[in-house]
Amino acid sequence: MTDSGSQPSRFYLTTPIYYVNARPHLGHAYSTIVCDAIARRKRALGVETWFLTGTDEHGQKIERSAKLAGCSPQEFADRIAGEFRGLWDRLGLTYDDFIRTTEERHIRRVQHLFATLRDRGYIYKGSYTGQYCVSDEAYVDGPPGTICPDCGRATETVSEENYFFKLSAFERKLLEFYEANSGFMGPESTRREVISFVRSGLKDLSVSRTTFDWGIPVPGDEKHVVYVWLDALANYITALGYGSDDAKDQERFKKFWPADIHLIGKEISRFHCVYWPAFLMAAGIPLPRSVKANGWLLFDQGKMSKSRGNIVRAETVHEVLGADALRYFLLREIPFGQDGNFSFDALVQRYNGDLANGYGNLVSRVVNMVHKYFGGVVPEAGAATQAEAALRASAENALASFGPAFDDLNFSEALKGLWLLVAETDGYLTANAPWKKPPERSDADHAALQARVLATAAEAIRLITALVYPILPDATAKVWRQLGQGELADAARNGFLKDLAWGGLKPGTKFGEPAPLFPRAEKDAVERMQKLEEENNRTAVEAVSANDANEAKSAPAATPAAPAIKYAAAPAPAPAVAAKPVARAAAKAPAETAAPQATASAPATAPAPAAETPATPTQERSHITIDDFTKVELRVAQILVAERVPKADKLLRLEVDLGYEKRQILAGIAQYYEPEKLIGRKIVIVANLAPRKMRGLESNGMLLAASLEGGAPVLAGFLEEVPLGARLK
Ligand code: ME8
Repeated sequence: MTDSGSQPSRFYLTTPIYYVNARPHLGHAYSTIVCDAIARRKRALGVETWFLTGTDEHGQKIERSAKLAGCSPQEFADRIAGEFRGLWDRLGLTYDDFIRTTEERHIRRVQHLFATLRDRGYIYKGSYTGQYCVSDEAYVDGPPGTICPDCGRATETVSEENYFFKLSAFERKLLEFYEANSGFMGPESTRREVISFVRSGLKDLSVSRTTFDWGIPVPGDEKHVVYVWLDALANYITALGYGSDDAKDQERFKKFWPADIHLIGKEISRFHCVYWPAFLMAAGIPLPRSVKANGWLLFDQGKMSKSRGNIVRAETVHEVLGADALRYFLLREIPFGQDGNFSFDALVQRYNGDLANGYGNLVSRVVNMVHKYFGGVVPEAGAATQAEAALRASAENALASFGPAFDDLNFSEALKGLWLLVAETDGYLTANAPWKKPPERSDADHAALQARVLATAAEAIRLITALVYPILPDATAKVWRQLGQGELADAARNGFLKDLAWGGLKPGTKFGEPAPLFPRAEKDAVERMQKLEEENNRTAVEAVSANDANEAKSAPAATPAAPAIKYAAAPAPAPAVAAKPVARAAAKAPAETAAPQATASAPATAPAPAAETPATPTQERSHITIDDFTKVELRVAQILVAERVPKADKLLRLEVDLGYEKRQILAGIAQYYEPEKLIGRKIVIVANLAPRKMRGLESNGMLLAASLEGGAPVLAGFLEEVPLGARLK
């Protein structure tokens, strides 16, 4: 009985290429770690494997992020791409190639693909007026003001000359393809969504942009840049060598294309299961064998993402518990394809339960006893009793079921099954207690029992170690040495999993020195990780503040459409209502109540009856100069998303659109405003406040409201139509 099943002779798998608008977090690490585990297993089965990852560096979103950071898009992309690659290296991920879409090789080959699509009659020139979501880099159907159905942000109206791809011509072909290839998309929920999207009708797709230039020039018409999703999806073939004249590139492309798995997050299935196959069909290139979507890693009850401000970095877990702990947790805890919660507590619990007390402890017991009783040399097991036969049968069972479950991406099930064998081996040891000699047992019988039990348990450990190698590469390499098997990396390179079977641990094998694998995590592990995240968030906030300074510098360029509102000839009299900023807590206020001490006048707020709210007597106020006032950047913003913050009765999380950018603000108005009723409402915010964290979320600004004694705050607003981003002066 071996583990290998039927395997292809070569295998190509890819991660999404990640946007360089923000640093990597655990969500990105999750998809990349899954691919790394698959790639390691395939190689260890003797399959020639190519594992591609990389970064997606063009498009309007990156251009804007760079502008905000005060540097060129290329400098910005270089920095963040370096962070992704550096992190993957620190985590020991074994990608074969890391493609950046700003590389010359990619640019030339995308141009080749575009020209091919045009030459084959699938691209024509037209013009597009409609909605565009910059965050998703996606066209959205609907009138101006439509909210992006995927991310919930406001779309922008674009009107420009474009090249169009005849996507509509592929509706039927795609449906036929899905029908004939039932394993193409997974999980089932993704498959259903994609099919229903295609059935609802496909419109031609704009595949170039003309209103900005951070992209790949369309060959022969360079005022256009290639739509960033066509550019990005093409990485899966350009990295292999599609469109290259070089013989080696061509050979690699021929060898590895079509891809066996495009592993992606579920939110980008439409791009991978509809647009990408259609582009390939149009270009006459074979289609990938499968697209598999992982679910979302959730943290603080929401999808872990930079824009929500609820991220955890892989570096933190790596530093405290090691990369293997993170890999094991992600693959064991979250059934692949489903959303799963991440928490430090659950991570430490799994680590202690399964790794420190489970596998780690088992290895240490057996290796130490082989050293103690047999001088570190594997004894002859002798004749097996029923107990050994039972353990062997379980091990062979695990060997037969682990591979198919893993290859179906059921990592959690595969590990669960294997850990039953860990527990059984542990139980077998305890039941036979080779460390305890009952008085009635002769020395010779006891030595025979010790030999039998330790050799059998060590063999079970060898199989467990080999199987779990793709998930715990660092720990298993240590165990392999302790079992006297040499370097696991060499064994993996030589396809050792292919011939894995019971009975490989030969008597006479000299064990290596015992060494700790997973030291038990103490209570402070959770605190240490939380602290590392807090420290990182603080530095990030400082970095954002620095960005704000840059933003101020580049404001004229970034906000061309943000006219200032001027008062009529004479300044309006001081309004009777003191508008009080309610979003950002002043230093002393508890974070949740977010009731700042400072007040600011709100000239644009409709005055409330004077009787209700007496104005502060002028003589009690200290005056500020006009220069002081102009330091406060008050701007018009529109609420796009409003939702309650879990476990914070008073806080609402808002995403607001300033016209030139979107941001998150926390406001202490949850007791007075229903979140749903706020969506679409125009408000006034203090746009240049330093960012601040509340309940783990970052607030980037403060909204203005009239503060009524003993009553509900009233949000500042306008009677006339005002453009987003307009400055109040
Ligand atoms: O979408 N849970 O890039 P991106 C699970 N550039 N996976 C997550 C995650 C989470 N909370 N957050 C991110 C793009 N991911 C495009 C892709 S491909 C041709 C272009 C993972 O930086 C997941 O794989 O937004 C998701 O699809 C990907 O990161 C999105 O990365």
